Amino acid sequence: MEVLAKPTPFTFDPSTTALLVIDMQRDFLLPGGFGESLGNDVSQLRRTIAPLSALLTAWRGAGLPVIHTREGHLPDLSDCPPAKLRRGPDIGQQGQFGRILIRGEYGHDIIDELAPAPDEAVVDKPGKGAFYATELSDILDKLRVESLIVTGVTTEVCVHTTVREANDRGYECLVLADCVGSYFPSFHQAGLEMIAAQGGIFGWVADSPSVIAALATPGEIK
Ligand code: TIU
Repeated sequence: MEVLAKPTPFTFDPSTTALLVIDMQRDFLLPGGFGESLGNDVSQLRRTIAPLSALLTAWRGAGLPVIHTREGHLPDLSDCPPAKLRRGPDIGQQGQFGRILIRGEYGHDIIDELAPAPDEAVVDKPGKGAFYATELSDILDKLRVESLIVTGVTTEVCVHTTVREANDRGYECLVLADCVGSYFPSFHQAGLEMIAAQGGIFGWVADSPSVIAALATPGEIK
């Protein structure tokens, strides 16, 4: 299967490809939530919801695996490095949607529009990257995944860290520009350019309609 992408067309075998949906959590995306309370413009993230929802429908329709991630910590914060807490003192504090970035709280969970299906893995991660201190590598090994379609928030933080981790582990990553977002448009733009620069130093960049079109091409999925 081939998708028009930068810097070159991205080819992938659907039987060894997973869709990764990073940190589409209420704490980051809901108006009135943690992200907005830090002075951020959540609409920059919320524009990813509709394209991501359409992509999920097509991806699930093709019977392909979806893996969701959530950034957050245990209620006692024992998995939150003091250095992270020092620069993010709101973590664990009571917010409008429960304790901020704490597992089990309403705000920590994924937004209703993109709720995981019962058979889809949800990986809880204490850091920005989805591989650090998680079971993601094991899940991908069991599925025999070689390529990742990467979506979610934020482009230059958790998406970038995860793509860099995945790249170093040998995965081919396609990042979908309309399905990733940042509170800072200039960081989003630069983040995407960094991925595809230098011949695709960390991966490829495309748009979700190209992936949906490829999935809809008769005979492409065996
Ligand atoms: N998921 C993710 O990117 N976590 C962040 O903290 N991102 C920010 O941009 N702050």
